[in-house]
Amino acid sequence: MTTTNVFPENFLWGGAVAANQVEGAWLEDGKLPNVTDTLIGIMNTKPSISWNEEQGIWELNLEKDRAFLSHEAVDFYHRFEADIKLMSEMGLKAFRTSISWGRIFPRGDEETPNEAGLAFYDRLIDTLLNYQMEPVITLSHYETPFALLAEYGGWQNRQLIEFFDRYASIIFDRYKGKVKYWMTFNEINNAFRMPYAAAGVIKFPATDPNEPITTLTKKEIYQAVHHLFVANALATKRMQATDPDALMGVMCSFSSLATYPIDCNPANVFGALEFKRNSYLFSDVMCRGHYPGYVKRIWREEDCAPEIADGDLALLADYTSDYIAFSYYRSTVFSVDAEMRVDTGGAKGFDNPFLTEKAPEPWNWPIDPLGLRYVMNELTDRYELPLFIVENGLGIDEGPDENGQILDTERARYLKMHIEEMAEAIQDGCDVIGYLWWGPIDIVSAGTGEMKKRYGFIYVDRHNDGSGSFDRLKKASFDYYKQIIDTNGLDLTINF
Ligand code: BGP
Repeated sequence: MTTTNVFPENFLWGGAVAANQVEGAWLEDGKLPNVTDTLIGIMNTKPSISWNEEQGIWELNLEKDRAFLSHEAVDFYHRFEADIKLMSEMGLKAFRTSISWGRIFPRGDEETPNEAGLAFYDRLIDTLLNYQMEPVITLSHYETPFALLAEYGGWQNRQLIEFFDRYASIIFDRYKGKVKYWMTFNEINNAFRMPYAAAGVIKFPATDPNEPITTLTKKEIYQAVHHLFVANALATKRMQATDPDALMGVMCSFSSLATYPIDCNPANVFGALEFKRNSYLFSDVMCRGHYPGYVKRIWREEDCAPEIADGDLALLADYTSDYIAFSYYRSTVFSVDAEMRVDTGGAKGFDNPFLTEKAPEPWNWPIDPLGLRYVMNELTDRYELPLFIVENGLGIDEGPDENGQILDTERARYLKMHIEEMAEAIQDGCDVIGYLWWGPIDIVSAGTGEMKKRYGFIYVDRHNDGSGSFDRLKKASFDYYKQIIDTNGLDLTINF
């Protein structure tokens, strides 16, 4: 099947990963642990840390019997040249990853950066440019240095604004003229769903070591979120001053914008609107430059307004996003009668009966390509900013068949259906910078910390028990994505 060629000549077809899910080398060349290093999956586990009453700080406390796969991940830190060469064989025009803050400022509060960390990203970014790939860089993909939580409480502490400003300034200076597309905080709108990972905030001091460590008040999280907003605006200011050609994007998890009311009951329709506003708050502040009225009502009625320092609101107003980067995987259903699942998995117990295709077991995310078109149109209507799909993909538990091949037709179909709807959205008038497949190479799942949830066009021989050769193997979808890129989205025919 072919689409009318609606993609602009310079459309950025690419792939996306995150340092903590791909690099490994978690303590190499001076790096110290970040938040993700204390977790096996950001969704379903408590961090492996404990409270040190005597020193009044949190400490790493990794259980010996648990496999922290992200500590080695797929060893991209040592294999990135060969991996990027493979990506270039597909014809990727752009490659997104994060710079691990803890490689540059291991504790996060140092005055001077760790040169070995910078040297790694020099090599990585130069390799991407050598293969004519646009680097698309996230400054923190859930990767706040652990010491900033352990000794400062994380982003509820205003000092982190200064630490992040120091980090961002070093990075913009180092890579000006090389990196055009930046984002600060990955899926910042997950701050309330996953405060420890997405907002880098922790109960501090721990009032009761037995209490779940992320039991934070709404006020504590709004305070952390406000500091993240200010840090993002400052970083945007720094970036503009350093490289006028660079662009800063807000980055949100926007599967949650494809939230459908379960029926035409006005309570469910308005409830879905309110649920979506949990995400819209972040893009509203970062794209429009001010706090919307609906959040001020929540602050009034629940007494959870953040402390806002003089000058903060002016910063937010003056330094807004140049584009909207977002992840889209699935849609979700809202009902006032149901608890909403944490992972934007919709209303517990209420699936969408009109979506017959689902991701494979055990994840079962509903497959809803039209939901992508819906989200793109809503974002364009609301902000009229360029859009950048920086995560879309399908995780499958798969491996080589008896012929040593991986015929991942399901993945090709998911890709085809979402490109078709993206083409529709472009014809609807959406301005789209590019499309980055999440996980062009198998990496460690963020949500579950597993290897078996494989997104890649390239298979990596590594398994949940930590075993494997780390060898790479092209899946059938590798040539399929190459065909799509070679024809600029025109030929979507699946031949396997
Ligand atoms: C997003 C994260 C990515 C990625 C993706 C897929 O929320 O930004 O890090 O992991 O989810 O999720 P998972 O890996 O859990 O399948």
